[in-house]
Amino acid sequence: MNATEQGRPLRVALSKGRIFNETLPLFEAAGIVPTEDPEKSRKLIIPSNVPDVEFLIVRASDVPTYVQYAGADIGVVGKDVLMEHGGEGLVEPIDLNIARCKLMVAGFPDTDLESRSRFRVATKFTECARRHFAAKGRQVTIIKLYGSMELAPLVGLSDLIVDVVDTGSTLRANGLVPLEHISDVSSRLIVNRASMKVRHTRIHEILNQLSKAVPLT
Ligand code: PRT
Ligand code: MG
Repeated sequence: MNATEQGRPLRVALSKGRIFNETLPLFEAAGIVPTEDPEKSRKLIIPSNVPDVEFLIVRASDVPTYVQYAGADIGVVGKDVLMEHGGEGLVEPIDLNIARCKLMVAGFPDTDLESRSRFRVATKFTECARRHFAAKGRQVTIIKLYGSMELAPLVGLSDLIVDVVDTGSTLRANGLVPLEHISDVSSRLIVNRASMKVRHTRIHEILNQLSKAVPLT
């Protein structure tokens, strides 16, 4: 580490749940292990076994914001969340190939996307949805939700949803089907653009080690 890189530990923003579980083995391969389990601890800053790295536990959708404004130097975030947030102030050096899923348009099986002039679409991915339907030349009204999008068509709140789909069992359990593919999704390592320069040596060391541990498809 050179003189400009000394000071506080590098901060890595992670969300609990599937991203945390799948990210742990990658950081472990880089020799970095959290000292507490965030599912059990109430701490939001969790030290690691090495003094120059610590973990911040944040909401999945807040990871890009923390990294953009340098609350964290590094983050791990789904491409879905990243596409919705935009990449300002960030670099995205590694596709970690974990927490894979697909961003899809879904609805009832009898939906005829060509037959109607306007659809109501419920989603938390309002920007992605707006771009997708604009590219298709379809008129839509976007209704912002924060979760359980699958419920919206069942109660007539919307005709369609835009959500991430993994196995498809949540759609099936609610009588819905995928209708259009928007994007393949996996988790990405993101780095604050300024940190990437100022803390270059240590960040590159971590990036190299993480890259070697990325699972093959
Ligand atoms: O908590 P917050 O609302 O901020 O975020 P979050 O709930 O999206 O976080 P989390 O931990 O659930 O997801 C983090 C990231 O994991 C997402 O941003 C995606 O990149 C990725 N990922 C991978 C998924 C899924 N697979 C997935 N299946 N995120 C969510 N799901 C949901 C899906 O929306 C569906 O409702 O899980 C449900 C079950 O999916 P099926 O198709 O397997 O039934
Ligand atoms: Mg959640």
